[in-house]
Amino acid sequence: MRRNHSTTPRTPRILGSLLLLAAAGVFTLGAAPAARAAAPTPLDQVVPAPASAKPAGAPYRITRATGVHVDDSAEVRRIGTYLTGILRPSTGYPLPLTDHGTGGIRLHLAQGDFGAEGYRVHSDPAGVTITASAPAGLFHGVQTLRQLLPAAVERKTVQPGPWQIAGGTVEDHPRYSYRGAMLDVSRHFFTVGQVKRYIDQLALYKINELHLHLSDDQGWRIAVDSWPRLAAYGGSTEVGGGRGGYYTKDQYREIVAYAASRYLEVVPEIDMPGHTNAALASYADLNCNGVAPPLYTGTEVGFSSLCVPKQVTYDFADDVIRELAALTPGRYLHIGGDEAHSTSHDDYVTFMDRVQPIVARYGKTVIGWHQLTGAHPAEGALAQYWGLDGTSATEKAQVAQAARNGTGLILSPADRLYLDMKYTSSTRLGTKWAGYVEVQRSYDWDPGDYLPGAPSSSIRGVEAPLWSETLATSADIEYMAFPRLPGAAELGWSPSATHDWTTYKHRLAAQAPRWDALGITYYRSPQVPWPTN
Ligand code: TNX
Repeated sequence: MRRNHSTTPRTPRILGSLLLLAAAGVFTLGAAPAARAAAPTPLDQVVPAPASAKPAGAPYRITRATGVHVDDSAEVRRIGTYLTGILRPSTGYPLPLTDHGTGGIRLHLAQGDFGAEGYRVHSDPAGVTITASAPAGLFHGVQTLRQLLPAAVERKTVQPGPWQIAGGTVEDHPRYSYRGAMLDVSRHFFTVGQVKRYIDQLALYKINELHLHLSDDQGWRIAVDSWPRLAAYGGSTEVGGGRGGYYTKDQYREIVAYAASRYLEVVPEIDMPGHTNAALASYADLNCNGVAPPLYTGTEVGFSSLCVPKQVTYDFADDVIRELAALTPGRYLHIGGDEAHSTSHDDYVTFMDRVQPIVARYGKTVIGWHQLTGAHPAEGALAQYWGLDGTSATEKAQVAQAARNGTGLILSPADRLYLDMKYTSSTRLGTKWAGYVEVQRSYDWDPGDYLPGAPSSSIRGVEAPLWSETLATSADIEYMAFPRLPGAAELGWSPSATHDWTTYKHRLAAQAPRWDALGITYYRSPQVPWPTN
C-alpha cells in the first residue's frame, strides 16, 4: 500500500502523456499499418534485383485520370493492353490506351544501350515512363512496374489503393540471356490452361525460356502426324495410371504463342535414346527385338532405349524432329540424352552423332543434358548441367572440358535448382535423391564460378527444372516452385554484386502478398521473414 501511495500522484501525468501520444496516432494500432501500406515500394525491392535503382523525388500516383500511352506500333500496343489488363480490374480506373499524350504511364521504344531485354523505368510526379530498345525490354519493365505497385494490384476486383510508384529511376538488364524453367508434362500431363498459368508466373520474374519435357517413359505428349500412335497410345497414361493426355498441334501452337506473348521462348524436349518407353510401347518396330513393351506408369528411370543399330530409329527421329521443329519458332530443340543406362556407351555416341545433325538440318540448335558432353557435342550445342555437389570430379571435368571447347552451359544443379526436391523431410510432395533443398540453399550460390574449369563465358544461364513424378495439379506445381523459382530467376537476371541472402530474404518475403492476391500456393519456409498479415 505504502508503495502505491508514493506512486499515486504521478499516475495522472503518465496517463495524460499516453493519451496525448495516442491522439497523435503513435500508439493507435490501426493507423500505423495504414501509414506503412501507403508508402510506395522502394525501387530496389523488386525480384529479381535490378541492376541499378536510384530513388529521387516524389512518387507518381495512378489516378482515375491516368492514361497509358504507347508508341504507334502493334507490339507496343499489345504490351500496353497486357498492362491495362492487370491495372484496370484492381484500380477500377479506365486507363485509356492511346498512341499519343504526355504524363501518365508511357511505354516507349528508343535507341539506347538497353540490349535485347534491358529497360529503364523513370517515375516522377508527372508520370512513369518505361523505355527499352526492344519489346521484350518493355515487357520486363512492366513486370518491374507491377512489383512497385501494392500487391493488391494483382486482384481481380476493385481495391482501395493508393497506387503509387516511388520516384526515381531503375535501369536494368539481365546477367544471362538464358533464364529458364522446365516443366515435365510427361510424368503427369498438364493442360494448356495449366501451362499458361505457369507461364504467367514465370513472366512475373522475367524468366524467358520455357523448356517442356514432352516425352518420357510414362507418356508422349505431342501429336506427331507421321507417327500417330505416339500421342494417341503413348500419351494415354501417366505416373500412377491416370489418363495422361497430349497436345494437338493447335494446342501446342497455342502454348507457344502464349509464351511468346510473355516473351518466353519454348524449348521442346524429346528425350532420347533413354526415357523412351512410351514410344517403344507405341511402335514395336522401334524395339531391337521387335516386341512392344507395355505402357509404363511407375517412376524408375534408365530401363528403356531406342534401338541404335536400326535405321527405323533415325527415320523416327527425323520425322519427330522435323514436325517439332516446324512447330517451334524458337532456336532450340532439346534431345535429352540423360540416364541412358540401357544404352551402351558406344551406342550412345553413335546415336548422338546421327541425331544431332538432324536437329541442325531442321534449323535448330541442340540442347542436351550434360551426358551429351561424353559424346561429341555438335558445334554450337548447349549442355544442361544437372549434377550436384557430390557429382564425381571426372564427370564435372568432362563438362568443363566441353565448355572450354565451346559448348555453352545451362546450369541446373539438382541440389540447388531442381524444384521437385523436397524442402525438408516433412515436405509432402517431391523427391529427395539430390537432398533436401531449402530456399536459402537454392539461392545461395553463383553460376559464374560454380563449375570448376568452365570459363565464365561458357555459362549461358540457369534453368529450374520441375519434374512431375509426384505432382498432379497447379497447386502442386506452385508449392514446389514458390518460393524457390524467384531465386532461380534472380540467379539468372541480377548482377552478382546484388546477390545477398540476408537482403534477398526480405525482398522475397514481400512477394507473398502478391502470391496471395494471384492465388499462388507456396511453401512458407521458416527461413523467410514472411509478413504476418
Ligand atoms: C533425374 S534430371 C532425371 C529425371 C527425373 C528426375 C527427378 C534428369 C535429366 N533426369 O528423369 O525425373 O531426376 O528429380
